[in-house]
Amino acid sequence: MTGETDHNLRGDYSRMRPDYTVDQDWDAYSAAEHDLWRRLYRRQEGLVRKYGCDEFVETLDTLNFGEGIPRFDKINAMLGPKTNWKLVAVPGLLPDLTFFDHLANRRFPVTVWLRNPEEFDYIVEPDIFHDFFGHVPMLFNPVFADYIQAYGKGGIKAHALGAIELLARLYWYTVEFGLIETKRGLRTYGAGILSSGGEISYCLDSPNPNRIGFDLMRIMQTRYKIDTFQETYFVIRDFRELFEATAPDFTPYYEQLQGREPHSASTVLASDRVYHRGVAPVVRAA
Ligand code: HBI
Ligand code: FE
Repeated sequence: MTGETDHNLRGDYSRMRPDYTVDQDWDAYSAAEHDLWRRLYRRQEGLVRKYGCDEFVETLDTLNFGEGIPRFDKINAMLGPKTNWKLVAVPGLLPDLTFFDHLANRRFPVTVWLRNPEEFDYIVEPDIFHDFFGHVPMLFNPVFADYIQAYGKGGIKAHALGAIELLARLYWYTVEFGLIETKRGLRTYGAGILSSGGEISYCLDSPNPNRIGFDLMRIMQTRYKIDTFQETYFVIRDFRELFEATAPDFTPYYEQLQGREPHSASTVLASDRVYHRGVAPVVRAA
């Protein structure tokens, strides 16, 4: 929630613990909510098979949580042994530092509430479908799981250095909207895409947006839009590339970037490794 206030956040923040966690209270979900989950899942399941990276799809099949809103404790029993991560239930968006602290300790905050039926196609704030469907399968991948923890640790540092805006772009263009090269062509590993009914085909099939090779400094210098499909997607070659590029201390990077004018979300630079130059990178609202 960089640069925003807590005022209009959805979710019940009245019963949380000091670290913003709550009980999931699974029994409180209604039959209608479980049904909405099933419909969201069914639509998305077919799409991720076509557009999602193998790591995501394989885990999705193993976890098999399409029949209703999943219980976090059941998933935790599988996730812990695999990558030593744990899901924690939260009311919704968290203050940056609280969010980073959870990640740095291998706890992934998952929002407890589900969107309304009218929001089937699009929702601005992350709900349980985005947080769970989009993010949780990737936490089963050991390299990606380590990357998210490193991001959390980096976030705590960035907070102290006043550089969260720069670091948040990295999260956005990788964890949320990242593409990856595979033997079968470009696929996505980004949770914002994997949980979206429209952007998932758009990001890979549409001629409109740019698709550009991952470059850490370039990304941290690039603005993003939160209320439209992305104008540019960044492509990693593999998860190791992502982990290694982000392993060093970012302090000198921030020094270099502070005070520089960021690129717009649609800019293509001469130095970019271009997979595809978008023909109309400014597009309709998601
Ligand atoms: N809180 N629950 C939750 N989920 C997020 O993805 C999230 C957050 N708080 C802050 C945040 N993301 C971002 O602003 C940081 O990555 C910078
Ligand atoms: Fe997310």
